[in-house]
Amino acid sequence: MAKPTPGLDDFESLRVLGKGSYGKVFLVRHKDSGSEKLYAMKMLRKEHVLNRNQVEHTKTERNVLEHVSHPFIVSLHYAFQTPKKLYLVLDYCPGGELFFHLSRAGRFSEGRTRFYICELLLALEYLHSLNIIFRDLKPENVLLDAEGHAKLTDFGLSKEGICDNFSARTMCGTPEYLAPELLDSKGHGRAVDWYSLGALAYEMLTGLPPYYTQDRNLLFERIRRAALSYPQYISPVAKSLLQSLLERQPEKRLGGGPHDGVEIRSHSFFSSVDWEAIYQRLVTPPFKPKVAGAADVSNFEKEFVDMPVVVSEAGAGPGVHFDGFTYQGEQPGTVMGL
Ligand code: ISQ
Repeated sequence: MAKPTPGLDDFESLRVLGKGSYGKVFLVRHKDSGSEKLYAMKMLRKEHVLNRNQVEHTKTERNVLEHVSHPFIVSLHYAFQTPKKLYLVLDYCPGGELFFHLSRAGRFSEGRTRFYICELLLALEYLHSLNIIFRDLKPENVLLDAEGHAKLTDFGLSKEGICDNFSARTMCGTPEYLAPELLDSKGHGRAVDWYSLGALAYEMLTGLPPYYTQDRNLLFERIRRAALSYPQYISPVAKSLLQSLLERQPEKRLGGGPHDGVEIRSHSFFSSVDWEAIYQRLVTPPFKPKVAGAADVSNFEKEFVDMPVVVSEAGAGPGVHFDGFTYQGEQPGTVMGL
């Protein structure tokens, strides 16, 4: 029996979770799933995608999302389009952005940092095993599910826009987490993700990303050349991990060898870790987000959740069709192989 094509009418939009020039993210309810399932629906403006010459890139990202299935990566459930918009219907992570919790807490303990880094390391290793380099790891791209486990999101469909060219002049967003070899548009490999993981770990432990300054040019200069300072409270083993992940030469970086993430897993910072238990989600998260009910949005920025919920087709738009974008994920009772 042919599956009906998913469409905007199948979803009731409840709240706004995020907004950028790309479009918006809504909390939605799937109308006729008996289970009242909630999802995050990402709406992308076709005009925005076309203006940035990101049509192929967007389709690739949508394909990546269709094929990945991992405990610490947000899953795609549906994708569809209207004349002016593209829609991706993803897992809803009611815990919000890790960034939201980090800014509240100031910094995280080494134990809490280790927990998130372990889950993200497994997610990145999995992507690398599929020949996918994530390239855009930053606290805004890490969400927490209801229990407090990490979920990676935004495969290039990020707030700052979609940027294939990471050179210093053309990149979008801030370069805090970008490996030095990306800044210089040299060839790069999967070790860029291990640098970003190190930058993220540094920010979790100290409250600020490495080399932090508001001056963009100075930041570039520091990422390329400056000595990095480590606060006194960082333990020697954590400092050793950060230093080896933030190594400038990708071939010398921890994880930069042929065994990828396996090399990182054997660092003594992780000596107490049962990696199989992490993968199976058997390790209790160190922090459980406060989630009052299924549709609670209190872990998202007030500036977004207070916005009126309008899913509009108004305004200028190209009205072109993106071939191959529509997707309906696994249905109950359907067995799907890779
Ligand atoms: C899932 N849950 C909450 C917010 C989100 C934002 C972007 C992508 C997925 C999301």
